[in-house]
Amino acid sequence: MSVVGIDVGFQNCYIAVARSGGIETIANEYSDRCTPACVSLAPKNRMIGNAAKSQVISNFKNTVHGFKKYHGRAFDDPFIQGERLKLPYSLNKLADGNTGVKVRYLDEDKVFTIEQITGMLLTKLKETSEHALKKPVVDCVISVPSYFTNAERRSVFDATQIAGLNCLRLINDTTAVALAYGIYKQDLPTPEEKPRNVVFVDMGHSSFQVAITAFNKGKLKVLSTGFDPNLGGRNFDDALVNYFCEDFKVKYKLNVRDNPRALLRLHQECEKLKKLMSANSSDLPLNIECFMNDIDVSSRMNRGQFEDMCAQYLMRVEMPLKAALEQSKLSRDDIYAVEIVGGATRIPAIKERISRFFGKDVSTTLNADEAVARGCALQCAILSPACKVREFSITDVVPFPITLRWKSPTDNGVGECEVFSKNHAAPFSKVITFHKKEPFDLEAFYSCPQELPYPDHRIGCFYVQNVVPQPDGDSSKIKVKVRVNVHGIFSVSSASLIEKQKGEGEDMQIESEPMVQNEEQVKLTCHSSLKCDLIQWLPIFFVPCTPFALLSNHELAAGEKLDPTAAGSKLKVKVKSIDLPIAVNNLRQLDSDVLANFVEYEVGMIIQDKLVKELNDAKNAVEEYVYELRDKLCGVYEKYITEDDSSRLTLMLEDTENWLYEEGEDQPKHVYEEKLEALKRLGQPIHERHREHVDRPRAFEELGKKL
Ligand code: ATP
Ligand code: K
Ligand code: MG
Repeated sequence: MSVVGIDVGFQNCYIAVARSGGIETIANEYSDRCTPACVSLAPKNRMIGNAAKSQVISNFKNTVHGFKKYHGRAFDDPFIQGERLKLPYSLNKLADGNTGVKVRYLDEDKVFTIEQITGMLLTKLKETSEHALKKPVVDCVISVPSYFTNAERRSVFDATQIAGLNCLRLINDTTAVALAYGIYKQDLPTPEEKPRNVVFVDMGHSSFQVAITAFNKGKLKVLSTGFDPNLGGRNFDDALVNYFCEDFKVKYKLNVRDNPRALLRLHQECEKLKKLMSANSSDLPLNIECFMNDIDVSSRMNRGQFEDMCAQYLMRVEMPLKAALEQSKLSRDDIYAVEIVGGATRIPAIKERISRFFGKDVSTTLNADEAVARGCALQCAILSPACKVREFSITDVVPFPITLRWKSPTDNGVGECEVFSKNHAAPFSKVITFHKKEPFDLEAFYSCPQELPYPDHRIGCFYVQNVVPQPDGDSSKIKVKVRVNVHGIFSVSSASLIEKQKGEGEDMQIESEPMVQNEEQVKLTCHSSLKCDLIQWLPIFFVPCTPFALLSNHELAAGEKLDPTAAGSKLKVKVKSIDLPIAVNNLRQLDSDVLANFVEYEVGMIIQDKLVKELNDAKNAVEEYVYELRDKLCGVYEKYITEDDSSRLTLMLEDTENWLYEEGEDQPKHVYEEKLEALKRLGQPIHERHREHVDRPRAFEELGKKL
């Protein structure tokens, strides 16, 4: 079993793994611990990560980056339409209305879904982990922004499956950071003491997230979250790009926006300049040679100017902090520390604003780039039976309240109930009881569309099937389980029909007793706005103080009977429950056959990439041998070959080199292998003669020593 945590960032991805020494972040084949979230498609293969990033300018139409927020979004989504205007590559509307990415791949026009693109990135990250761990990697934990809605989470989850990963949990970025902070702390208050409240702030390339978390020994509880999903490092890059576009228009009469390559280059240079300004408050130069129309451009900027220019973004830092603090019901004095992570928190003005808001210095005890990945790996270690770690429980929150709606024969025809309030503990399950005579629909949606960073508040429709009246014509009692699972995904997970038994009477009430020892009982009262045939709330079991591995065991499987005797009750009640099928609609999750196709297609692309790599390796081997042999012929081999033979061989090597650039440019692998063999047949004997000569005196020396 693998223990791997992956931070899939908008710009940068990091991988942490558990090895015997503990959790460590690992480097890719470029010795880089950061893998760019970038995928480049080409006529013969695809490049992912660092190799793709180097194609951003040269192959801009087919190099996809900044795609994390396409997940779960329709092409017509205003956010997508806004992004589209700025992209060097094309987006397409898919048949189902979702966002697709249009590229040239294998010399064909091809549209990939966002799940496929993220799937490609995850394939690369999986391979990097496998290389580091020297074993197959399947189990992992992956981070998502805390404000991701159901549709976005489902879409990311589908992507993990395309890459052949078994994602044990989609964990919120800031929750992962909280875990990375808390699990090693030896001095946390005991469960009886007042918790230690820590604020975690993460500003990455695309978004700003805050979480206020309460720690006690062995556990963390997220109290509240806050976010600005569209405030991140890239806004600051954009501000610089805008400024220099104007500047160059005036100074050099250049229309940078008309030239995608120049614009991309300017972006890269502005990002570098932005980072320099974090460390340096003096005037800094921006020089780009041969920028456009053979013109070299140059300009200057300093931190003060930059901050003025970005005032509109800096202003937005406070809001999410304030929202999180208010919801946590804590005062500033209750805050023990403010820990910041994410690349963009290195901007001094951002740090200042955060510090000013909380009235204390910010702490940077965590690695700003790697904390999310490390938290993911720690969560994976906790979930994995292969790994022994300190017990640590995590209680997260439901970021947006969720309501269920159904048709009701009474109450104006609709019944409605908020099943999860804002900041409700998650993961969490609840059972709702309905009295019904026929199948019914449950429509789930986010209760407050105005606070949702997503244009559609519908979550999906769940159709509870096979509902029949009781033999006496009465309504049947239908128990429906709703939950927000470990991934933060809401669903109506199961339904069952409870058959009346003789002498049962009101005994179903027994289920309002705690059902599993050691679990928090949650009393649910009917909401005043609650209309209709929702007769009875049942408490549900949740294990706030044990790791999730336990939680999943304790959660009742669909259709499993609730046995009151297990709760220590004296009452024996005969209950017969019949599982009911649930049909789902509009969940915005890939259909299983579509997903299966994507999995297969990804495997095909992996094989294709491998073939191309082997082919390139075979070709490179010929080229390398040519250079090596030629060097040695006029060097160490000189004495072991006649002049005639040497010049004949040199000529042959020259021919081979020319061939590699001409008809040998594009040959099947075996042709290169045969070429290499042929050359080696000539080179090997010289090599042998040379080695013998070198070895012989050495052998004598050895012999001499022995004698
Ligand atoms: P997200 O969390 O939004 O998905 P991400 O995780 O990919 O994005 P990070 O890697 O945390 O983002 O941060 C990248 C951002 O941080 C970029 O905008 C980058 O320019 C910025 N950044 C990195 N170092 C510095 C620095 N020294 N000064 C200013 N900005 C920096
Ligand atoms: K990151
Ligand atoms: Mg991030």
